[in-house]
Amino acid sequence: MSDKVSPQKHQPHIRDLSLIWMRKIMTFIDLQDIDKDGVIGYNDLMLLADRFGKLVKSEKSKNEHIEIHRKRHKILNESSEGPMTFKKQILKYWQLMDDPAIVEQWQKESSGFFKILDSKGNGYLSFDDFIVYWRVLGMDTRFARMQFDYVNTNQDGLITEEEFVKARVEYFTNTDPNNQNQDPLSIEYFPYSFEISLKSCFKLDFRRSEFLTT
Ligand SMILES: [Ca+2]
Ligand SMILES: [Ca+2]
Repeated sequence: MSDKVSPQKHQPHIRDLSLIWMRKIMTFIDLQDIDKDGVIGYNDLMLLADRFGKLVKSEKSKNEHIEIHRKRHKILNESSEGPMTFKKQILKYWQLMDDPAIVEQWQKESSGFFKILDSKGNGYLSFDDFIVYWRVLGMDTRFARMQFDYVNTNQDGLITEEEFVKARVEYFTNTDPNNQNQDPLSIEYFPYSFEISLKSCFKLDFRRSEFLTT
């Protein structure tokens, strides 16, 4: 992350991207692409805003949450020419992580998610709070504990806002290729455990895998 002016980041090619990072982002896109047209679009984000909105108590927080998703849409589509595609969206995420303002926005939206999940409003997520996030996103909750334990870095049984925000932003920004050497079953390693947990959602079809070999 220290090399902010890597030319590869300015004109990236899919084959140059960190493989572990790409797997994370592909998983993420597939998960949030509710209508399964290959990209996270406006409709998907509004559907997600609606799902998360059901957890919100006040109308004000509900509107704030819709705004988070509108901003997400704006960021994903800014300065993009032609229709968005799965490949373009992956490249977009790759470029976005080099923009400190975007990373700050990811921190802000992660705080927004945290506040929605914090059912008691006490600044902590219990495991029961955390699993709601998984249910809303339709993930296989059998693996939620692995991720909870990873995010809960001080192992005190509760996730703070700081822990949650850090882990969520790390998911988008950690490109460390050494991570590929980690045991995929290791609960120490968040992206892999996340990916395993999403295996049922991660249906990489031929159309999508095609471009990865070129
Ligand atoms: Ca979609
Ligand atoms: Ca903790």
